[in-house]
Amino acid sequence: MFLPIVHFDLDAFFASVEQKLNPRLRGKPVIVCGVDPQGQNVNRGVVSTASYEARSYGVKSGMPVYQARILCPQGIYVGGNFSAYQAHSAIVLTIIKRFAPKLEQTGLDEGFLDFTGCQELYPDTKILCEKIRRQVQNQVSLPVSMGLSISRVLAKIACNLGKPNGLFTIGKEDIKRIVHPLPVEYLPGVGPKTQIVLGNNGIKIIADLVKNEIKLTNLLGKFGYNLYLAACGIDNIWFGERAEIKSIGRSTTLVKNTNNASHINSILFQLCDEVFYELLDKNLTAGCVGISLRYPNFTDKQKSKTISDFPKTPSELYHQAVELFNTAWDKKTKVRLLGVRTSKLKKENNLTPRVKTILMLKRKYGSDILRSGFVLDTRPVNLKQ
Ligand code: TTP
Ligand code: MG
Repeated sequence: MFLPIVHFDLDAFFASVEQKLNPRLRGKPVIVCGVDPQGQNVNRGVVSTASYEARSYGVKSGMPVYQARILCPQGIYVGGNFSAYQAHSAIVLTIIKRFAPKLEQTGLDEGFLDFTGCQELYPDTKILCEKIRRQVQNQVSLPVSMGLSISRVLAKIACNLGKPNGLFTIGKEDIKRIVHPLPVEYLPGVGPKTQIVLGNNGIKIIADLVKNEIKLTNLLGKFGYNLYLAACGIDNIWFGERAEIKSIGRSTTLVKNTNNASHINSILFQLCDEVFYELLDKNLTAGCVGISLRYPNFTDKQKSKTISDFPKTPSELYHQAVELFNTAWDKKTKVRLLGVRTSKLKKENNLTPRVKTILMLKRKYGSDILRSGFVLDTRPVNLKQ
């Protein structure tokens, strides 16, 4: 069967990596708390993801940890290890890239493959995807689900229908039978609020969306029209090629609020180091640097400035960030959160050999493989909730 568009998405990604790294966690309800998909710290109480064993108790991403503990008291609660997730993501992507002429990564653990025009080479994309899934399983020991179809929106729905650890196809002839009877929340873009609005207007399943183009547009404007397109299996604005990245940043909620300047500086350095190498990884430099801080009473301060020459090293970026930070911070109140952000991004190809080597090592072994001696071990990578 040749279906040109594939969506892949690793199952319970953070939890699967934890189970892979620690055999004692396999087959158990594992709940990862601590980091989000950008590596930012969410250590104050939210579930990042839950293994499928934990999901059977009703535990979900985004749920407060205290609620998860009520639903699943026997669960194993672990802190996030973002650099391990990044390293596993990079290996999986390398495997998948070998097969696909066109790959668009849409998240740390997911993306689209486009085999349009490759029918001669791959007459059966279903067989090919089974092979890719086996390779990921054999080489990285992580379960990945895939969906195949004729558009991105349908491939994504197919992937979700195949989860966990499955492969699901939706051909043109299957749309009425498989897609139309699904509840509206199976459609990407329909969250709990939209679901209520639609439900109040008698729209419960995808077939209802297909029948109600005008009603949807009147009800929800452009958003409604895009839902209508998605329900028809047509890629709407959300499924176009990815918009260009506008900014790259990192922020972290501190383990403990602090007004210790050298501690703050060390964290700022670490954030700058991560931002610097992410920019390089994407072949970008920035024309603007900014910092943010949050006080314990949740007041936020932000400062940014335009720069003509982008720093050549993480420490140059750090000096810019510290200068901005010192104009924003009152120098006595404790700080709860720190962030560094770069924007006005531009393409850059002039890397020094030293930086290229560091970048290569970070890509291969994860971003924590090399750290400046200036960075204290400040981020709670192994938080026990
Ligand atoms: P998802 O692919 O949405 O979720 P998942 O891989 O855990 O589970 P599945 O795909 O099988 O449904 O997100 C990938 C990772 O991103 C996830 O493992 C943890 C992180 N994440 C969060 O930190 N917070 C969130 O709210 C979500 C949805 C994901
Ligand atoms: Mg996933």
